[in-house]
Amino acid sequence: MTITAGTEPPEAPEQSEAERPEAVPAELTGAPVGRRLVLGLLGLGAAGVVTGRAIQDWLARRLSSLQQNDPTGLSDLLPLGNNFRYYSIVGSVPVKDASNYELKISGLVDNPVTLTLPQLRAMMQTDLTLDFQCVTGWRVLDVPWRGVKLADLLDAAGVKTEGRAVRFTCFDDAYTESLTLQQARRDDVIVALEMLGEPVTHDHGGPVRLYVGPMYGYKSAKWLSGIEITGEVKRGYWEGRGYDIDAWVGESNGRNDVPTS
Ligand SMILES: Nc1nc2c(c(=O)[nH]1)N[C@H]1C(S)=C(S)[C@@H](COP(=O)(O)O)O[C@H]1N2
Ligand SMILES: [Mo]
Repeated sequence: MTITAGTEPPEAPEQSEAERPEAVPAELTGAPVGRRLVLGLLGLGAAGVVTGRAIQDWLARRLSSLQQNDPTGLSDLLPLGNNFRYYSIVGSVPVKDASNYELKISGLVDNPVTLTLPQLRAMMQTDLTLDFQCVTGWRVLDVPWRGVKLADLLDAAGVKTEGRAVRFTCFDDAYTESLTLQQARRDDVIVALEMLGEPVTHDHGGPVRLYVGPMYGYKSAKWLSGIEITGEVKRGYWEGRGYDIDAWVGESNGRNDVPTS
């Protein structure tokens, strides 16, 4: 793996020979954090072999310290080969597919519902070709997106009159996002089943991620598992850490990017 981002790999953990764990946990050696990168992060080189609890604890500490320097995290180190960068606030995310994926719609709705991937695929699909812009400055132009309009899902569940906002949760069990109901009903906000002309890959948040066309990338929650209608906007993960709740490209977070739509 070539590291193309401008970030220096972090230095090795400060650990004595005796404390140094013995092998890399299996989930850390698979995608997206490749074995060589993990070893590189550990400063051990390809010959080094390490694993165990201590490594996980160290990586967790390392990730949170990286996130303080660069709010969107470690993943700046990991190009995905299509100009997107891989972002995750956790080290590993379960892999889900048509056999076990579920999207739960709950909260202030008349008909709480849990949808499977085949059910989502059977709904009317909307195609968009729009840019993806991360608030840290990178942008991918003219990305093809395909999926179910969030508005259609909200209508299917029947939002109660006291519903004002939508809260999104993810099966990484960590990330959250939010939109006002009005934002959520826009035509360029979809629950995406495809991006870049193929089913959303695991690294991009598959099998199902949110895509919020007019807003910075942090709104586009990956590994989407829950859509909850709430009475007020609740801050998402990064919004609790300083990002604007309204993430309009070019009009928020002090940036002057050209809006994409
Ligand atoms: N669950 C989850 N969704 C997430 C993130 C994350 O860390 N976890 N990062 C966000 C940010 S800041 C960006 S820019 C995009 C990155 O999408 P990509 O990893 O497909 O490039 O995902 C967004 N959605
Ligand atoms: Mo981002």
